[in-house]
Amino acid sequence: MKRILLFGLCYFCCQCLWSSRINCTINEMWRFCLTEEENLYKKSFDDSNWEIVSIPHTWNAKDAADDIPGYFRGTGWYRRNLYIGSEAAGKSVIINFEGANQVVDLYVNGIFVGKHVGGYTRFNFDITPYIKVDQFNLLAIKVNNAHDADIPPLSADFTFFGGIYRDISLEMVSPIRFSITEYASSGVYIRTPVVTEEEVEVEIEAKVDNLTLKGGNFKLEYCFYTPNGSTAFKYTDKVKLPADSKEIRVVKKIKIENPELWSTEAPNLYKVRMRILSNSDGHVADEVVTNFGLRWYAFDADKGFFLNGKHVKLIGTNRHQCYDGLGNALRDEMHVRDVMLLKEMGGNFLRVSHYPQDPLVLDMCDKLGILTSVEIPIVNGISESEAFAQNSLMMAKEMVKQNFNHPSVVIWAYMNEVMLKPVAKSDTIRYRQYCSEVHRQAFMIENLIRSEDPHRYTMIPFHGSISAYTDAGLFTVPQIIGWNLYQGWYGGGFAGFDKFMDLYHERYPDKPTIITEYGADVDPRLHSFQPQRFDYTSEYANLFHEHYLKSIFARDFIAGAAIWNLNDFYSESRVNAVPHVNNKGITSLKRELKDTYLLYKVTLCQEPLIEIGSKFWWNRGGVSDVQGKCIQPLKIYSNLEKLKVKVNGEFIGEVTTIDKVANVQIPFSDGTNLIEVTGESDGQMIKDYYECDFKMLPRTLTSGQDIPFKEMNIMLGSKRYFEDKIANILWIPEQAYVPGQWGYIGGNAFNVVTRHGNLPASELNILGTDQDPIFQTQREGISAFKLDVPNGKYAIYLYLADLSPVVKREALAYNLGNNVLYENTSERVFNIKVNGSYQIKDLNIAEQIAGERAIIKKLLIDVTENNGITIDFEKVKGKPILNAIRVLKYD
Ligand code: GCB
Ligand code: CA
Repeated sequence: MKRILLFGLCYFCCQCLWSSRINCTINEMWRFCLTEEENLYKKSFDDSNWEIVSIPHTWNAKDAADDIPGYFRGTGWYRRNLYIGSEAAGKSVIINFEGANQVVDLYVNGIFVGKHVGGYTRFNFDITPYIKVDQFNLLAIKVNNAHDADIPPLSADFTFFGGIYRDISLEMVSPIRFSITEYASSGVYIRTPVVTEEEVEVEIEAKVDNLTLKGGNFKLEYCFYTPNGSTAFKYTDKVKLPADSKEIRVVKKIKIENPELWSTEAPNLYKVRMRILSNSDGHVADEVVTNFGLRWYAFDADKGFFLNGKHVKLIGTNRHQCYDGLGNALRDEMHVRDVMLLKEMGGNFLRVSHYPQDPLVLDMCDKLGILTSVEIPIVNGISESEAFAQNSLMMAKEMVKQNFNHPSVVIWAYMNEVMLKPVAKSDTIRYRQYCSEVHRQAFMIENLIRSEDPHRYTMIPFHGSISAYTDAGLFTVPQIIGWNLYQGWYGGGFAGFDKFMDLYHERYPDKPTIITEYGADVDPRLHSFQPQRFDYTSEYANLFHEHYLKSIFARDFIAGAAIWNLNDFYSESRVNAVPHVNNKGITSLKRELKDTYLLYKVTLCQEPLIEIGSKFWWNRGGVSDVQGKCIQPLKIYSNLEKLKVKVNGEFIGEVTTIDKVANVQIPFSDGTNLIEVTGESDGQMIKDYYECDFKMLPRTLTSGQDIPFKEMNIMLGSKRYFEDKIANILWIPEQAYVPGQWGYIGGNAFNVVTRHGNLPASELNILGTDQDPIFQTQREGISAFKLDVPNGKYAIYLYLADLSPVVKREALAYNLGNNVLYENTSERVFNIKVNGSYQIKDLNIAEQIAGERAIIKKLLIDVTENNGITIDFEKVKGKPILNAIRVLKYD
């Protein structure tokens, strides 16, 4: 009995040193408080009235999306009394953070453990000396997301959501182990210096710790598994691990013959299981399993990208890590879904912008065969401080070490558009200093990355100015130049893109290049049959992407392109059709597909596809013609050549696609319409449907029409349609008054003047509404609005917002000179009369309500004398305005 017990005890002790890792999230039950108070790490502090939150968590999900400018940037505390059980006995206990924005101070049981700077890379702390096993241990974490001139990013077109927004876990590991705390990497670095079809050289570098007080001889076992899971080969080496030693370097070189290469079509993943074994009895101290892929690749300045010797055009997207209502605090599944969306679209490239993301993103890219570029978050500019440089270098090191083994990663990038906001452009000496500091810091990062990982490429993404980056001497630093180009969006026309890239290639014929960004904003509620730059309609973005896609494919020297962006994303200071959001996603914040996604899908996917455009436009509408129909254009995307179109069961014709696009004219009827498009591919019938509720408006409002007047919603000064998906109504563009019909009399469409030309809609955040586009256009100086409606009871809703407020605002860098130049605005006072009688007198919006705020005035009117509705706008001072009008007939 005694002997058995003794054996049991002994075995139990061995178990601690000799057993596999435990890694478990500790996301739940954190007490949380936003407070600038210090010393909240103390055990005696009572946090019981703090809110309880779960991680992933951000404190800015609401305030970065509300109407109050700015969002909280300061300190938040997280506290948890965590029970650490006997499973930790004899082991090292590591706390892992997948990401927290942006400075973390960790305290355990009232004692300071360490600090981490940087909001986007992983980090961990060995808390073994601070904890007690079989007891509750107090973890207190101070997180700060305040602006810090020494920490990138300084400014950027995305929201810097604060908090512990990615998983947090405890890992228990033997003190004899693969190094776990070397920049929070896995301690295993796999290189493939030589890869051919026949043979691959694999070099595995491991870092090993022995934190016990006893040194000794150990075995290092390598067990390789081929992509189908079968064990291929096993090696065992001897290693000597002195007592209390860290990060001892061990290297193993092997050859793999007839490799199953990793590619976009066949993302074959090998595995290596590595173990540290006791030399005497073979007990396993630690074990890690690492995936890796075998591939070779090259960027050519003329011919583009080659993977395993085959030309591959890299086409894909960028991605931001946020989601509707959640900020950046996403569940794992949501990161996975985003990568799947890219794959389903046929994309083979992801620029992980502008910062390293959740570890699952690259895991998925490895698995799905998506090539990636990963970058550190230096955006728009640098600080000329050594601390800034050192933090950047630290981030670069973390990025490379943490993501070293992903076969999907082919590029390390840094310094996005770093010359966008240079200091003192007008002061030549200061400007030169800045340029040379940018160059110095770039050079340091470049050198660090190349020495850490000589086998991958480096890249700096530039904005569209060759001269700015020449000034900073950056063309010679990275191996690839990324171009973020927006010709036809921020200014100029689409052809400007072609011209720019051809000029670049002529000037730098030896420098490989990728279009790291291009895109146009879309608020999917907006449509237009006369699309314009900055109108936020699907139709304009469709034209933009159709052009860019063609130009990119036509130029082999463009190795690849990444759409800006996979998804709409939060950018607090932005004011467009959807304030606080950048709408350049080809999917929405909720990942609803936009038309542009479908265009790429039919272009990139091999299987035969038909995708009808504007598929998500349910509340459609327009004015009836004499036949009682309304003819409107419809786009069809397809990789088939011939398509047959049926409308409500009736065949209307065959169309041919050009560059994957067919334009058809559809005669819509009142009510539900079903469009059916069919095509044939190798005897297989391919189909797509589009269903919408067409709200037919009568041609003449007065008499004899077959469609009675029910309601009408008109946006003044606008060529756009706006779909209110909540109330299921449609807003249509204005027209000048036509007798028997409706329309405005007098005035001009409000013009938004910028250095790059006029914009069709205001760039103001209209307060008190989420239907900003209805208010963002107007007619200024309007004298009347008339509708020749039949007799009856009507509600008239007048939509007003002053788009020329007197307050001037700061220029936003991302607008690239597109900031609105407000003219001297004058006081505006006017009267509103309906059918001759005053309804509102001396309306002075600025004084009585305030500019930029949504005003809806509902008036009830009886039309009895067959004289329709006439709304007069009478000037008292300045120009009267009307933004939109809704007229509803009650009976
Ligand atoms: C850029 C930036 C990106 C912005 C984008 C835009 O060039 O790199 O961060 O979000 O333009 O939409 O303006
Ligand atoms: Ca806010």
